Parts: sequence; structure tokens; C-alpha cells
Amino acid sequence: MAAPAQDDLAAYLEERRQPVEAALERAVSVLLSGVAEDVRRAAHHGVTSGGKRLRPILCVTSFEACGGQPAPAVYDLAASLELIHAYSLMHDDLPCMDDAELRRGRATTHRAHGEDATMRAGAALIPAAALQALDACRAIGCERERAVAVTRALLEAAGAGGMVGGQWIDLMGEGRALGGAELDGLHRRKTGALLEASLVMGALAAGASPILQGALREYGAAIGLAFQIADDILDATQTAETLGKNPSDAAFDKSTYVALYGLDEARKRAQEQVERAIAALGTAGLEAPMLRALARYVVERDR
Ligand code: GRG
Repeated sequence: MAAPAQDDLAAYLEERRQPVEAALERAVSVLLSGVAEDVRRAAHHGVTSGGKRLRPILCVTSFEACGGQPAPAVYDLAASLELIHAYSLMHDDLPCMDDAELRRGRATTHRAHGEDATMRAGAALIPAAALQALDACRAIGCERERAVAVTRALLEAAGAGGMVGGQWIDLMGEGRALGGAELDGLHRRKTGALLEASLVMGALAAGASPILQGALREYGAAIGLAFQIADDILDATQTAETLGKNPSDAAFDKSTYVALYGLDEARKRAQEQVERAIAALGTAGLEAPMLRALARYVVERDR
């Protein structure tokens, strides 16, 4: 079956974004209701200031591809991934890390609400995301063991073996030229782990078979790498105004796929990962046209 046309994908992304935004609004107001006003405002800024919402959309799409019935609680589960993603961007933009002024075309959270509130809000989002995932699983109807497995997938991806560990390697690698295997290892953790978890969490919550879970994990790992290669290509070829964020990788003397392989080879490698992701679906007999379209979107996106 052919993948949906680009227009269909754009409509799908827009249609799915709306319930994701609603779930994020619910999450911020409920989970941070007892905290100081400056922290709540910083969290609200970091979580609800746009973005593609790719991770939650992948989670919901995976859930449905595995036969799960869409319900608001599925979006609450998906939102837990975005809470982790949001905290990582808020902290990554701080002066002690990238010292960024612009994110998603707006002032970064600390520029708008101060460093102190941004640090505290980001830290509060981590346990809030875990609670959000656990509660959403129960609302979906997952039994205890499955709810724990889903939440565990989120926390493992966010932790030292995943995103945080990848960020450590990234920071330590600044100013040093990393080889291909090192770069893959770094980005499988820093960027790939949470994208992979998006697929795995959706599959687990839907009660997918081990074969489907494996296929979605493989798909997630491949699009995770493709996503980062595409990010490096965008960073090298687009302006900060177009991307709505700064500073660029070059400002930190970071190793990138473009620096290592050049633009053409980087594009080829990204495409290979997309094909690998789509093949993983086929091998498991998963008829999932939107997942195929999303894999292509990961490398064709313009921001
Ligand atoms: C203190 C070592 C240490 C870690 C703290 C800051 C941090 C945790 C982790 C940083 C992780 C990070 C910044 C990963 C980058 C992932 C990435 C490619 C982000 C861009 O994702 P998009 O394009 O963004 O999906 P939007 O804006 O669309 O949501």
C-alpha cells in the first residue's frame, strides 16, 4: 500500500497536534498546581510554546497501529514524552549549556522567566512526566505490570543510558572530532532514545505482541538516527530565523553528520535509516501507512 500523500500527512499532523496541546495544558495545570507561580509560568512557557510534537504523535500513532482505541488518556500518555522533551530543551538552552536566546521562534524559557525558575521548572517536569505516564496508563486500562513497563520505558529513555547520557557524551565531545560510530552512539542516546521510547510506549500500552513491539523499537531507533542527521543538515543549511532557534552547532565546534560525511553522504545515510524503519514495519506485517509517512517526514521536514 502506498504511503499517504504529503497533504494527508500535514492534515494528520495538525489533527493530532490539537489533542496533544490539550493534554499538555491539562498536564501543566494539574501536575504543577501546587508549585510557586514563577515555576508554573516557566513550565507553561517551556511546555506549551509550540514545537512539532513529534514524540507524542508517534506514540499515539504507534498505539493505534497496534490496535489500541484512541481516547483522551492516550494523549495524556503521549504528553508524558513531551514533558521530558520540554525539560531537556529548557535546560539545554540555559547559559551553563547552550546559552540560547531563541527556541521555536520565541524567547527561550530562561530569557522569558529567569534561570532560577527555569532550572526548577525543568527539574519538576521529570517526576511529573513519570506520574503522568503512570496515571495515563491506568486510565487507558493497562494492568499494573503493563503500566510499570510503559513508565519504565520512558524513564530509561530519559536517563543516563539514554538522553541524559547522550548529553554528557555530547558535552564532553565538544571541540573534538568524533568518528561515525561515536556520533551514532551519542545520538542513539541523546535524540534517538526518546523517539524510540515514543513508539515502544505506544505499542506496550496497546498490548502489542513482542513481534510488533520489536518492529516498532527498530523503527524508532532508525528514525531516531534519521531525525538527528536531518537536524544536522537543517542546522548547516538553514538560518536561525527559519529554524526559530539558535545558536548553531558550529558555535560549539560540535561534531555533526554534515561535518563528518558532507551534505550528500549525510542525506544518503538519513534516507537509509528511513528505509530501514519502513522495512522493520513490513517484516512484522504491520500495515501502518501513517508510520511510513512519518518516517519520511522525519527527513523531509523543514524545521
Ligand atoms: C545536565 C548532562 C545533563 C543533561 C540534562 C539538557 C538535557 C538533560 C538533555 C539535552 C537533550 C537534547 C537537547 C536533545 C536534543 C534533541 C533534539 C534533536 C531536539 C529537537 O527536537 P524537535 O526538533 O524540537 O522535535 P521541537 O521544537 O519540534 O519540539
